[in-house]
Amino acid sequence: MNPRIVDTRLISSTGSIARLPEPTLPEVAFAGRSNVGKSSLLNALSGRKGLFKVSNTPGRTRTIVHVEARLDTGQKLYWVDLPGYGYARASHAAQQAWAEFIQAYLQTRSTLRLVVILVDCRRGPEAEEQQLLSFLQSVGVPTIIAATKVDRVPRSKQRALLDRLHRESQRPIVGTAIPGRIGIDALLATIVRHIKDSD
Ligand SMILES: Nc1nc2c(ncn2[C@@H]2O[C@H](COP(=O)(O)OP(=O)(O)OP(=O)(O)O)[C@@H](O)[C@H]2O)c(=O)[nH]1
Ligand SMILES: [Mg+2]
Repeated sequence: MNPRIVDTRLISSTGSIARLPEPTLPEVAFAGRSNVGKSSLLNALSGRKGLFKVSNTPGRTRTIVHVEARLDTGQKLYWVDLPGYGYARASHAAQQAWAEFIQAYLQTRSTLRLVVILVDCRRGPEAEEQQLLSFLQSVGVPTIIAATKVDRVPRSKQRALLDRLHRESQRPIVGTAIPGRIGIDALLATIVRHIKDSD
């Protein structure tokens, strides 16, 4: 049976490492450039439409958002929505500050078990994603890749695209789309399996 999220609760939204919630539950963080679909994917995984704010305006999520999610098995975890990077219209100083904030979180969070790196399937991993992958490898945090917005690619081309992304990133990869809920159950199952195995 596929795992299912049966309950969610917004815990905190903060721009300060000092104000993060106590590290009491296993955590899965979602990272990726602004507008790639992090908040949308978290809503789909949670089965709740407005839990995380989705916007057409890039750079919408500027804080680290923690949501407690409970699975049908009773297991609880934290979903963590990270601020998106690479927002072209933000100043260099603002981009630098965000990068430092996210890095401090990724490096110090003792309960962080997995980072899902989102990559727009049409763009593939670029310099920022490669940097993030090697940074997380150096601090010993496991990663998987969600290739988002596969609904924007003809079905006949999807398999080849995902294979290429896998070759380029050398990480497990799941293709996802909000319309049609493509890959959502598969991604949730992969995440839950990972958390169980790393217990
Ligand atoms: N076609 C399509 N559009 C999507 C998909 N997922 C998200 N979008 C759209 O992409 C835009 C950005 O989505 P968000 O979920 O807000 O992206 P985000 O990564 O959280 O963005 P920031 O908070 O700015 O970092 C919105 O207009 C979404 O409706 C998808 O699977 N397919
Ligand atoms: Mg967002």
